[in-house]
Amino acid sequence: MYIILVYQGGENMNKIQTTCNYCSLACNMDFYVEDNKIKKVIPTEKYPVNKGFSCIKGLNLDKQLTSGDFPKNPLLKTENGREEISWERAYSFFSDKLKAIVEKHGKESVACISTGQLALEEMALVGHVFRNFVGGQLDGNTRLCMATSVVAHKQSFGFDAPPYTLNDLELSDTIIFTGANPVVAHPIIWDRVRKNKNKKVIVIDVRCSETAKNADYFFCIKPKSDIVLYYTIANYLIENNWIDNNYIEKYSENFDAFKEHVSKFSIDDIEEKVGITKDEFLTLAKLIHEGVAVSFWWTMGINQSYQAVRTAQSIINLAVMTGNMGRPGTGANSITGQCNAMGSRLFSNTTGLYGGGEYTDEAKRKIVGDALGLDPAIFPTKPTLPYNVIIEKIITGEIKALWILCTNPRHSWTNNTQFAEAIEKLDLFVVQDLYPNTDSSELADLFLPVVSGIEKEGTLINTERRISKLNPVIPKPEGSFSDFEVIYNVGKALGMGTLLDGWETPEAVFNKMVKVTKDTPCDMTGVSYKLLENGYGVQWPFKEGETLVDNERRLFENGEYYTPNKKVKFVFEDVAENPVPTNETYPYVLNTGRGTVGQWHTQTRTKEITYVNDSTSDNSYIYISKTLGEELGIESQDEVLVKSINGRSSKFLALTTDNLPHDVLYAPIHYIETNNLTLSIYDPYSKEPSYKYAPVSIEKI
Ligand SMILES: Nc1nc2c(c(=O)[nH]1)N[C@H]1C(S)=C(S)[C@@H](COP(=O)(O)OP(=O)(O)OC[C@H]3O[C@@H](n4cnc5c(=O)[nH]c(N)nc54)[C@H](O)[C@@H]3O)O[C@H]1N2
Ligand SMILES: Nc1nc2c(c(=O)[nH]1)N[C@H]1C(S)=C(S)[C@@H](COP(=O)(O)OP(=O)(O)OC[C@H]3O[C@@H](n4cnc5c(=O)[nH]c(N)nc54)[C@H](O)[C@@H]3O)O[C@H]1N2
Ligand code: SF4
Ligand SMILES: [Mo]
Repeated sequence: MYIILVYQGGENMNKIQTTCNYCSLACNMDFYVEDNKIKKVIPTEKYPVNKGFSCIKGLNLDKQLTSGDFPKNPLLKTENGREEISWERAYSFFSDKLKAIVEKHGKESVACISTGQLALEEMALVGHVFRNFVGGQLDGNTRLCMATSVVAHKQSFGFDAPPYTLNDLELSDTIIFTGANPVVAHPIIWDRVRKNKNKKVIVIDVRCSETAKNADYFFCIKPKSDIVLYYTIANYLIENNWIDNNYIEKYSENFDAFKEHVSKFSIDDIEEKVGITKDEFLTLAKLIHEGVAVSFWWTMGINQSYQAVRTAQSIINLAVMTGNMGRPGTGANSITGQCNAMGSRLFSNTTGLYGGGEYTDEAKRKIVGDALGLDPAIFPTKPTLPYNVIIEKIITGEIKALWILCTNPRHSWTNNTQFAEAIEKLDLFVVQDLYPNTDSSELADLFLPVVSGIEKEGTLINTERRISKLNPVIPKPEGSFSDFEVIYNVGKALGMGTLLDGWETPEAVFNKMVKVTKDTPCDMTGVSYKLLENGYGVQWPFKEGETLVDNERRLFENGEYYTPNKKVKFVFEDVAENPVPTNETYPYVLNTGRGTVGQWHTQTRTKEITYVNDSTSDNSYIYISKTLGEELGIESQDEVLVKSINGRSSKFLALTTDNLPHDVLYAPIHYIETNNLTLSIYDPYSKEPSYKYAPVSIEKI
């Protein structure tokens, strides 16, 4: 629900279209501005993503205009607390210290963690400064979020390519959400689902989420049993010949081995291993079989696990074997989280070359070098150390400096107290954020303040591969800087000299990045700032010389994938044993995720939205089933102590609910107490944390 106050503006009223930089929909919003003051905000009516609708966060982007309330200058930690210093001093402090550390301990002793919430140009530039020039480690918070899908896509499709267009939600007759709660996390996705009058919605989750409540079918499974469920469905469909043999034969490889693998998964085990009845299983299998256009959507319930990549691929395998790929309303569709996670995956220069190639591919190094006017020798020769290893190496003392941009790991990192312990060991910790008072900013030796998304320029790539433009709605205050400018100036202070030639503006960097995509799956050579301005956004691929006929495009329509033989690969593995299961002392599973539509991650920005702040709890809270509450004598609003198998404990207010199974607790991620309890367990391939499963106990205080 939202209310728009219609304001009759004066003659000087300007309409500026820009992109919401919260979630991965990247909705467009029209800002009406007069005398540099925002008068009203209306979701862009013609924009193909949100079509005139938005959530409360997009309508309140202007609430992050905090520049007036906080110091515009950097803050340096001194013996007497934090001191405001000039930008010149900040840049020389930062560069001197970083260079000294590199000199003494080597390039690999410095690290940077970026995000999926900066503009593509900013990510590319930080990659140029920190990976190409400094030679340090650089990972992103996308590791906490999309790394699983990236690896799954690469191994199965041959490239990190989410295949769908959002319109598929309106064209699908059978929409299956696994480990995704779009009613809360992607309200525009849910809006698109509601516009589809001809659909059945199926939710597979470990609790009755807001989306499950609104679905036609809900299957409540045991935590992390998705892979067993999907392998068993595959086997059942094969046994009944409810598969698309033609599609499998023409467009896929490795099916026979997959068939052999899943033959071990019997419907007789479904109740014990997955927690649904045989009847429920048969209903689900039949729905998949009978659907003409079945689409499979997943998010963090799948990506965050100790066996996440193979679970995501168990979904991909099912879509492929039933021929639900490349046609309208189908697909194995991973939903992205942050506004520019897709941009960070392709252009951050962290796990591969700009535009999605391998660092070891000599031909690709030359192409990227030529496009950027750089000697390829400057590019890293191997992917960065992943986030978890960066933290581990800080703890062991091997990494001495850390620069983080646009992320708040003291709160969001798994087993987050370990992050605080790691920071203690650093010689240099630099935080670049809107706010000096986030849980991470407060620990910084040097804090670099920047302006918010509506005061800067760049591009974002959303969940359906749509590139859109971020435009400054109002000018930034005198003496304040954007991320792009700060990163550029850090590069300059470090002595990059001519290596920064041609990297001066976001548009120049965008044009460079577009060039490196030539003839790749994500070819964007036909995209320019001019094309994006006041437009509809453009989905990649879009090549130079092409004319945009359809602005809703899906991949793999011709059955050709990006693997060397153009076939999609069935990838699978034995089901892994849970490395840290529940036991007698820690008998319950702590599940974590989004709380409400209005709350964004660590709440730094959404706390500023009055409606959100007034309607959500200041205290951390945890949901517990009514039956378990009765057993343990816990009632709603009781204070409880939750102890984790990781050795730490947090206090919460308990809220009892009918929406949880007896043994599962649910805590929103928006409170720092939650990640105090999560584990340092990761998927072996993607290194994404297993955030949604921690054995815990709970008691009334
Ligand atoms: N309001 C709001 N919106 C957001 C965000 C936000 O912070 N606030 N964050 C954005 C970001 S970055 C992301 S990544 C997305 C996340 O979007 P979602 O992934 O949809 O959100 P989550 O709440 O993390 O998790 C989704 C569901 O996974 C379920 N789940 C947990 N374990 C399992 C399991 O083993 N199997 C199955 N099948 N389900 C399981 C949880 O119960 C939960 O209902 O949201 C984006 N949108
Ligand atoms: N237990 C548990 N933990 C989780 C998850 C979970 O499901 N369960 N989900 C994980 C996922 S999917 C994600 S994506 C992460 C998110 O984790 P974070 O990225 O740490 O969360 P945010 O609150 O989005 O942090 C963004 C920071 O950037 C700042 N900021 C905003 N705009 C700008 C800008 O333009 N420039 C700069 N420099 N700073 C800016 C904000 O003030 C904020 O401090 O959390 C992860 N943590
Ligand atoms: S749905 Fe996502 S992109 Fe759209 S307005 Fe809300 S937060 Fe912004
Ligand atoms: Mo995310």
